[in-house]
Amino acid sequence: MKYHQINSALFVKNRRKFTAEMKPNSVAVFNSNDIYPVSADSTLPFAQHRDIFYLSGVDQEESILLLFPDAPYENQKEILFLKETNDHIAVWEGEKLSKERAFQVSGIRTVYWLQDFHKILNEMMTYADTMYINTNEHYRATVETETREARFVKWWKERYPAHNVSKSNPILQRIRSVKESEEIDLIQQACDITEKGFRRLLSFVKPNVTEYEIEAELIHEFIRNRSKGFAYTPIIASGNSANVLHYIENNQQCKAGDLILLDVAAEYANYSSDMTRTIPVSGRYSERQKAVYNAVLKVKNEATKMLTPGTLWKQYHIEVGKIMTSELLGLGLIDKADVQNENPEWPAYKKYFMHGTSHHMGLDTHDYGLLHEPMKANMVFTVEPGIYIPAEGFGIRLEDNVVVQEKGEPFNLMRNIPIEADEIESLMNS
Ligand SMILES: [Mn+2]
Repeated sequence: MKYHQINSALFVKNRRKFTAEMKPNSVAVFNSNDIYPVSADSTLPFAQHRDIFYLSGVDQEESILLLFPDAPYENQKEILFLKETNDHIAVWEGEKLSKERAFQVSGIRTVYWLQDFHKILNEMMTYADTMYINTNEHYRATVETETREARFVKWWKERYPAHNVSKSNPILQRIRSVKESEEIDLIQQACDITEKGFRRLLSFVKPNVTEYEIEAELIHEFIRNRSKGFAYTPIIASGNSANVLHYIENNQQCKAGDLILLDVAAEYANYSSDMTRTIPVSGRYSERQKAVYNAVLKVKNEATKMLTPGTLWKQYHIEVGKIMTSELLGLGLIDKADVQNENPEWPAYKKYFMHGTSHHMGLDTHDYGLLHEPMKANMVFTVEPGIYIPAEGFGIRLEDNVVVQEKGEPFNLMRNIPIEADEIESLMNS
């Protein structure tokens, strides 16, 4: 791992929050992700399942966490199962967690090697009445492969058909959406690394630079600051490519006079940041580009103020739509008749702003959070309005990450990343 070790107190707290929601006499199990094959013997880089990471800090393949708060013996209440390591294995496969290291990372004292899992699970199942299975119910998830977790759940239910089944996912969605201060610090670190990458770009971008050269500058800055890399596939979209919302080719040359939409951010310790900035290739926005830019910035700032405890995500989006509508009227992109005749299911503003304004952020870039429940303090959201105008050859999106506060306006984790058009121009020309 490139990141500094996280204090195990965070994972102790996270487990306590999870087990507090479990029914009496129940067992929950969480699995690592698989290492995914490419072909022959090559593999994708390992990416840990965020749930087992959240509950244990274990960032290693072939790991299992078992939680059984009502277990008859103290040393059975939380158990880690890890891939066996010893000095010989370390020579061949590199260092894996020893039992002692696993305790330091997770705060869990009972650690077994993976080969003991079935035997010990069987013992726990004879004591338990309910099994908590971990399914993926994220509102944006589409999963075509069978994850290690899903494979285990299938086996587990079949092997123990007499047990009650409960879902871990709603508990995780709820507790993961409200961040501990240690987590906010980690997201802040991810944002700070993103800031370094962005500032590096401001002096690098000029006419005829390519989108992939910009990508290379960013990854360089991210990795040298202990990030594993991009938190999500970067979007570096110059000119009209900005109007393709999920443009990830990043293979064009940036032309003088065009804008570049950069939806690029670093991860740190598996925590995401999620930033979008839109900068002028030539270092100056045209008058029209600046007018649209300032409209997007205004919507972002107004929307941010609405992220307060009690706000409902759906209602929030309706209110943002009203602000966007008034900005689009001001820019002459829509007129009063468009608004009067609009379809309430697809209001007029959607022609230029067709995606959501905010999503939860954390261990996943589109993080857990039950969207039908009111917002709470210490939830972390993106705020990312945009205006996309293919007819004028540019699209603008601006995105910051903010923490909902008990009182007052949200705290902006990207407060130090330049966003005012004037500041960006002066940094690009200094
Ligand atoms: Mn986003």
